[in-house]
Amino acid sequence: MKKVVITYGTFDLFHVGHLNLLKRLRALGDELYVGVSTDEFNRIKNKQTFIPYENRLQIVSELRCVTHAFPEENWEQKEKDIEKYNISIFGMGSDWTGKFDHLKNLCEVVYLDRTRDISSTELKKSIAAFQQEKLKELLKAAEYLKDLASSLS
Ligand code: C2G
Repeated sequence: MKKVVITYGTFDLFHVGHLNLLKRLRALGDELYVGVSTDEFNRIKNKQTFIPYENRLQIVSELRCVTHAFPEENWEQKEKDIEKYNISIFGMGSDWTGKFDHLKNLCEVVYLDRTRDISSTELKKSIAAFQQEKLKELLKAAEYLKDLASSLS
């Protein structure tokens, strides 16, 4: 009987931390099922995303290590999904340690170490800092051109 692993996430601005987790979870069994948080569910999670659900679902479902990707629409669907897909292992990154132990009566529950120094939030912060830097340079250049124009008039 196939050993099926399941996990859930937003997977916004998909990065190597997400990939490492999915590959390591896949290695625990024969198939990996991934619930991708819909935009509506992210509003419930109070999580702002850049990439719309359809694109996040497409990226995750195209990964070699993913057997099936489906919408995660609420907190409560995990129990039903575990029954529906005949799941052997539920896994999440270590920032969720302990939060899903109640699922232990349905299947094995594992928490794998997060990949250090990368997160969608960090990516957003570095993009914002980069844009801030560029804006400062543009303002400086505009100032210089204004002074130049007034010195020529
Ligand atoms: N992750 C990781 N290393 C990182 C970043 C994320 O291992 N550097 C893991 C997280 O621990 C999580 C998965 O990648 O298990 C997806 O991360 P998010 O997209 O941030 O998922 P989240 O918003 O936490 O949603 O019902 C569960 C929720 O939907 C989880």
